[in-house]
Amino acid sequence: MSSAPSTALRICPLCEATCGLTLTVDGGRVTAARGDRDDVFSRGFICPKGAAFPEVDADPDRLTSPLVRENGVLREAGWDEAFDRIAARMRPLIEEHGPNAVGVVLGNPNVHTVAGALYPPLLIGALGTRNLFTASTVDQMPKHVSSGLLFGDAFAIPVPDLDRTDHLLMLGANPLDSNGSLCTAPDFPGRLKELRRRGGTLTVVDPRRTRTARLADRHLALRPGTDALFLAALVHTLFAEDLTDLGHLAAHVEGVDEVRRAVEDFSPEAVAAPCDLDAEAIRTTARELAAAPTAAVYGRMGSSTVAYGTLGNWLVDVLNVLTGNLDRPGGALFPLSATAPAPRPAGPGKGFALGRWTSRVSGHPEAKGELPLAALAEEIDTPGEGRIRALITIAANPVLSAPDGRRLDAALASLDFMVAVDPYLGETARHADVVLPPPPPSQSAHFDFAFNGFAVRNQVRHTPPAVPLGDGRMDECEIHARLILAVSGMHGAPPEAVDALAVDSTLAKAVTQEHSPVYGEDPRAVAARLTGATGPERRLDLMLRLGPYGRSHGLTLDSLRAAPHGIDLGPLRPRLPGLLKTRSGRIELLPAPIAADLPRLRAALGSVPDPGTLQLVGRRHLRSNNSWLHNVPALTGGSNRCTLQIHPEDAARLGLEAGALARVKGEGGELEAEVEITDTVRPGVVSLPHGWGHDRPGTRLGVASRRPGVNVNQLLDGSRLDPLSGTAVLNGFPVHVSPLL
Ligand SMILES: Nc1nc2c(c(=O)[nH]1)N[C@H]1C(S)=C(S)[C@@H](COP(=O)(O)OP(=O)(O)OC[C@H]3O[C@@H](n4cnc5c(=O)[nH]c(N)nc54)[C@H](O)[C@@H]3O)O[C@H]1N2
Ligand SMILES: Nc1nc2c(c(=O)[nH]1)N[C@H]1C(S)=C(S)[C@@H](COP(=O)(O)OP(=O)(O)OC[C@H]3O[C@@H](n4cnc5c(=O)[nH]c(N)nc54)[C@H](O)[C@@H]3O)O[C@H]1N2
Ligand code: SF4
Ligand SMILES: [Mo]
Repeated sequence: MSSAPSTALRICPLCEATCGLTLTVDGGRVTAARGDRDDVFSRGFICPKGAAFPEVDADPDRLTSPLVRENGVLREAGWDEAFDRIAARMRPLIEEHGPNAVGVVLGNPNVHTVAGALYPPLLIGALGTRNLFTASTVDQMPKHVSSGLLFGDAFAIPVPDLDRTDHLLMLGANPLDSNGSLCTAPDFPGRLKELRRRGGTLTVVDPRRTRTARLADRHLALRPGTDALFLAALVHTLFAEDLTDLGHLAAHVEGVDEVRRAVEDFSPEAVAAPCDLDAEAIRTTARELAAAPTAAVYGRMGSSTVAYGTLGNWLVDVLNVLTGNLDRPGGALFPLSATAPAPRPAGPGKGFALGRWTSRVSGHPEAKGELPLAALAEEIDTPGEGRIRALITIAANPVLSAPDGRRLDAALASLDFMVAVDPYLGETARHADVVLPPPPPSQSAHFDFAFNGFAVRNQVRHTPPAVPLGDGRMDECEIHARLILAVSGMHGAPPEAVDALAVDSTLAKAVTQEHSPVYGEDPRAVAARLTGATGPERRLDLMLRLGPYGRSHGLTLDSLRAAPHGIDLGPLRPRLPGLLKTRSGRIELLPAPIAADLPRLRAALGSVPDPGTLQLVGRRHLRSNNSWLHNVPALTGGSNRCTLQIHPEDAARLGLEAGALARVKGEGGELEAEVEITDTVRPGVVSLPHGWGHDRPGTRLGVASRRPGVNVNQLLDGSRLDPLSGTAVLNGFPVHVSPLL
């Protein structure tokens, strides 16, 4: 007997835009996906990845049960056996070698799952390890560090007020292909077009003429890696031409004169040669920014994963401050997510500390409790006291996403024990002794703990599982909870115990805080009010009740569920000074670590790249997502995407022909890639996408391994980092390119 098809709502987990999908469910399977027109935020928008949700969900290569290694070979196992194995191996290892012997790697999809938001902090706490590595240090860590120093809170990240701004200066971002990042905006392309339609101005700074750049009023194709110089020259010009106007911010900012002095050397003429931009174009950009009624400066990947990443990210917000655009409508505002702690009264905070400990081998300072992902391999393969002997990877594929995958590959193979929480047996998970596969996304509830905090509109949505958990499946929240119990000596305790502990510790603190909605209450009485059938649901309910809309909107899990298409919480609103947690209680415009890094930028004024090299930059494709969507035929058809793009002049000079193979040599290795000649990359620059290189043995990626592509990160040896944030330089590094004879 078969039932009629039904529909279910599911927030898309495939990029940061968080679109609401309407899924068609037939016979327990998702058969179609379209945009949910009633979604309060995405209003029906969908992209080709969202439309391929059914194929992503039903990929036959997804693992259906845990895998356990026996005599060197992975075989299917039951959940109890898998967790027994973890407890049996991890506990003695920690007892003998201490907590730092276990490393943890958290990858990108953790920001797209409920489990990834709620459990990793508890896992790190339970292990007590300092060896934490995440995708942030191949991505946005410079922004966290800059925000930590400026505002005292690494998560206080202003987002451009896309729907109201008059002027957007965007650096190193290509939302027409990426759908946006640290700026959650379903239909980002439509919002940019709307900005132009209402008479606003869009300037795009990118060494490639991207689809986004083609939409802009002005495209500045600067030399890769020089954004910080360009931005410093904008700040210089604002001061030189008396164009600064802090407006409402004046009372909340210190260090303005110090910044003026710090950028004295960075005149447009001084940066013109290294940036390869016209000094007058730089001046015009500064003047237009200052003259716009409202404006926002926004920088992402291409200005983050570069040698001066933290300085560049700092300068982005220095510009937002000096033009009075920070924290005002139409400028760059701080979202207020429904699960953020309730705002506290203004006043001095604890500030942001960097480098509280350092990595064992190279002495890299920690940032936000993390060490550079680029240093993971050396922390495993360098002998000595404190070496990482066991590793837990959750939703991470650093063999492809981090520098020097070959070295990391060998390092992972040498571990005493490894656990991977991953739905695929991919390039990284194939090294694990135990693989714990989460169910496909249709079987999981969804809530955007991370992205609501970076969204261009305050709103909140929750979608329950579209399809019941399959036979033999375990919800990813339960996988994480059992993993925590297994490594912390509580193996066998019920997984709800982990959530109950989290609720208790949150409440114990909340009832003592005067600004909390539960101040002075009995924690047990509050806990008894929580609804939700599972531990993670009760934790979400608690966060909503304690959050900024708990009291004002009566927001709870039940009230949220009563609004299946979400609840709109209005446009972004000013949040200063309450948001500031610096020691001064003000915006500290020239923090000491930044000042100490500026001489490095000053030294770059005199340098241009060696003419014998080309600078490599990355790119993203709308139908891809980092390293893990290449196994879905619906998203991988068509021509080869893993091509080396090169400008016609460079191709002619080097004797490269379209469609032929080129040899690309970097500091960490070499590879061969198909040549694509295009003037969308500027001269002196080549572009190769990341996330490819699916030709390693021992994976179970039938489709991806037939068209493997090459791993661009093999060109890096892991030594190029932004020193303040430990972020790898993935854009703007030197390579030698030659024809493959
Ligand atoms: N050269 C270069 N390198 C880059 C970049 C670049 O632009 N250029 N970009 C960098 C950036 S921004 C990032 S974020 C990183 C990303 O790099 P990673 O953090 O390593 O993330 P992915 O490559 O997306 O791999 C994600 C893994 O999670 C698994 N997965 C998918 N869904 C789930 C799920 O629901 N639960 C669990 N537990 N696992 C899941 C996938 O199978 C895959 O193994 O790459 C970085 N590397
Ligand atoms: N389709 C798709 N969408 C994705 C992803 C994906 O892999 N595929 N990944 C997701 C993730 S994890 C992230 S973090 C976001 C990233 O999303 P975005 O931040 O938009 O990043 P990219 O799309 O990599 O675009 C970066 C741009 O920077 C340019 N660039 C390179 N070097 C420089 C430089 O030195 N200066 C300047 N100004 N520009 C430079 C590149 O040419 C490129 O166009 O995308 C997310 N969305
Ligand atoms: S834009 Fe992002 S969130 Fe929206 S449908 Fe596409 S992949 Fe999903
Ligand atoms: Mo990312």
